Amino acid sequence: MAKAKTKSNAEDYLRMYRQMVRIRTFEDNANQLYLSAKMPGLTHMYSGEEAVAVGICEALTDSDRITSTHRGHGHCVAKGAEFKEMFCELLGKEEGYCRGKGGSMHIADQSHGNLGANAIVGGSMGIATGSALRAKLQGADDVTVCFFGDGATAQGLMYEVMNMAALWKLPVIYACENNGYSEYTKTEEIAAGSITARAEAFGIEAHKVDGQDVLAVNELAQKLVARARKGEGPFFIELMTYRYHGHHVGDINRAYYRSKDEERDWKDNRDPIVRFRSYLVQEGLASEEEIEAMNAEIEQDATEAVAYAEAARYPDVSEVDMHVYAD
Ligand SMILES: Cc1ncc(C[n+]2csc(CCOP(=O)(O)OP(=O)(O)O)c2C)c(N)n1
Ligand SMILES: [Mg+2]
Repeated sequence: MAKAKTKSNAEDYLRMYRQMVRIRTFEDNANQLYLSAKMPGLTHMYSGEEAVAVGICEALTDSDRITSTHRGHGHCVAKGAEFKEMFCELLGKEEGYCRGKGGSMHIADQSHGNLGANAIVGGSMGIATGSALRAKLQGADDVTVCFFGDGATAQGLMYEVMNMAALWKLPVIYACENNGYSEYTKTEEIAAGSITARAEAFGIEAHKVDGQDVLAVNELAQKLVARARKGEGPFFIELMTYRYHGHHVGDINRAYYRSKDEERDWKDNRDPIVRFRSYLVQEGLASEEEIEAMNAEIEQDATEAVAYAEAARYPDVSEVDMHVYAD
């Protein structure tokens, strides 16, 4: 496990662990809501990729912004969102972050700088780059992180925005979550050459990092965020990771595109939470009992938030066109 040089106190580490467990717990409960037909539509699970969202978002402040993807719950939690409002959003309830209109795939949390998930693959790249352009024009010092998947590197928009961001030195970090798959196709079958070389072609400094190692991700993110704040951006990071579930919750039978052995190998040997937990215990930053207590508390929070969301009100029908058009 990489050692972070700039964030070395136990409190920060425990918060990172906690945030990763919160994401995993949120996802387990969301999956259960889908399986019991309580949640409308379907959803894409982030389990397995927690160290990416947490390692990066822990390097950001509330005034920094992110854009997210169709697999967006992890980014939302990592950027500071609460369980209650998130479950309400998934269930279409009035108290959801978008008053129930966004659902899983369009959840946004402006209060913590999450500009939103996006069902259009690569669709958030223009939004993130626009957000960074706004910061530069207004002389603000916030940084925008654009999360997207390896599959989104096939979108033409990525090359348009990287060109602009490089020319105008925008404070944006393109964070490519390479989980090895785009729906049911292996990345290596659809992406020629190197992913980081795509950014380097525009003169953008690019890094590749183990996305299962939260400290390695956080250490790199802290350095790049600080430099982007000083006007040294943009930057590009390719984070090597893996999704444990299918492409979406309904993708149960995956044998035709990936093996059970492969899934087991990632879960048994590279799980970001298990790895970080052992590190915390080994370094004497937390005991097994403290970690178990934290896990139980998070589980309890999630159970209560789900019950709250199930009992919460739907928005009134008169709200149907509210927030659709700007005033
Ligand atoms: C513009 C567009 N094309 C196709 C789709 C269908 N689609 C949804 S998710 C997805 C795969 C995205 O893969 P990746 O970017 O690697 O993200 P991951 O699902 O692996 O997190 C595709 C092709 C879409 N939503 N939008
Ligand atoms: Mg992918």
